[in-house]
Amino acid sequence: MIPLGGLPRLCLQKRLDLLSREQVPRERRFIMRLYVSPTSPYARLACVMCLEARLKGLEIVILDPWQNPPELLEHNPAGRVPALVMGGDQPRTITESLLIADFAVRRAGEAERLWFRNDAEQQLGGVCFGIIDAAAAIMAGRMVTSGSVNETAFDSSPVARRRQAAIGRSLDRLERLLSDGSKTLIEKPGIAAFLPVIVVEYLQMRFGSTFDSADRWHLADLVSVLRDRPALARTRPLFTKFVPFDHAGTE
Ligand SMILES: N[C@@H](CCC(=O)N[C@@H](CS)C(=O)NCC(=O)O)C(=O)O
Repeated sequence: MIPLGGLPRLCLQKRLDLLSREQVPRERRFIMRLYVSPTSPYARLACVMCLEARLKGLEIVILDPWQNPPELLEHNPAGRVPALVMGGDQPRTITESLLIADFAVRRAGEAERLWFRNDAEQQLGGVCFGIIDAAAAIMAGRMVTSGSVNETAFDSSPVARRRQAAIGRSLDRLERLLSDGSKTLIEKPGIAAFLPVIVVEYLQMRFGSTFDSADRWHLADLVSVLRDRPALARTRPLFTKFVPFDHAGTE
């Protein structure tokens, strides 16, 4: 490395300019940064809701929380995604997918269009979260047992079997709930419509066709109509690079 003192004056000024720009903490130079991972259904929900709400100045950072990236730990002591960080003099971080989703729709004045509209939609949302939590618990069990989410030895344990049964029953419940009202969800999609898509695509990514059923055609229909919506299509697992669309998700 060339010592600063050894540089000609002009060059030194340029170097100092560069240094002072580098010294401005990275956190001060962004408006909003959402930390996600390529596979997390929680992070995907937060991401989809921020994109649907078209949060201004949203930057999406894709990382692996299991690697303990210092940037993530600094903002979220839990070391998990999603985490939404607001830049500025006093950076603030919101964690937990539902809280981020709530923040996004309220900040954008889009709660009426995007948030749960009634008890039935909330019930549906709860069933979806139950499935996501059960699937995530199986992934955590695989990590503990084998050190990898792709090693399936844990899946034959009593705890995993219990979670698998819960997923199967919950998918059937989801189908029943959708048979009562999937038309409105498809016509006016908000969080209650996005969640089943996130659920189905996460299960397919992690468990292949294990939880597929030809009988759940309301669910299949909802997924096939909504899955190519930009906010869902651009965040489909494994998404390792985000491509902005119509000014959504641009820095
Ligand atoms: N309740 C949280 C769950 C978040 C969560 O479990 N994220 C996982 C990814 S699916 C994670 O970051 N795991 C890393 C770890 O647990 O260390 C939410 O709704 O956001």
